[in-house]
Amino acid sequence: GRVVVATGNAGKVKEIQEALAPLGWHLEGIGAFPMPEETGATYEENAALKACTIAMATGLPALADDSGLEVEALGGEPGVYSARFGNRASDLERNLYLLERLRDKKNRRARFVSVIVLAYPDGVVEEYRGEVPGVILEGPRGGGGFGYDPLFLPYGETNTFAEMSVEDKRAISHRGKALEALKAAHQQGKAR
Ligand code: ITT
Repeated sequence: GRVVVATGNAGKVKEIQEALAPLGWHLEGIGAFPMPEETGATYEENAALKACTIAMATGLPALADDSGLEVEALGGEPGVYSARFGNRASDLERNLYLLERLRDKKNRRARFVSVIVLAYPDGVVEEYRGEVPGVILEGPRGGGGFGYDPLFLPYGETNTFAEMSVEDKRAISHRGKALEALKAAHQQGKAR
């Protein structure tokens, strides 16, 4: 059936559409519907806020992702504030700001977290979570992906997320894992 992908982030749309293609759903964009302000303190709250708002506005099931980068040496920052880290306006500026914040830090460990919520117009919600550990490099590598991808080397890999194809990123990423759980639940009939 029809499902609205409740995000303004084109990189997420691409990853979600590719991962869920096997379900055969008609995944639509939000069109002119405005995304709500993210007032939650957790990924779960923000993902539910986005999915429920768009499900209510459109009368269709809506799927949202709330995600972030948690850097150990920064006490878990930027976390749920990853999209506005340091009040920087673009991916490039946020990447430069992250490098600056980590300049004298030996511990480069970090992880990405994604929470996917599928909300139905009657108020039922499903929630899925995925995480991937890695390190923050000293400089960017690769031109693919979005956000912090050029700086993130997943644990045990030789390529950053920005050096991988969408498929290769999906196989190991936080969002790929959360979407895989959603896909499996629906393929096995464990969700509606
Ligand atoms: P929507 O709320 O409209 O979905 P957004 O970009 O504002 O889009 P979030 O509030 O969830 O999304 O912010 C997540 C931020 O975390 C995102 O903007 C990136 O900076 C970063 N991020 C999340 N997943 C990422 C990934 O797979 N690769 C690189 N950066 C990622």
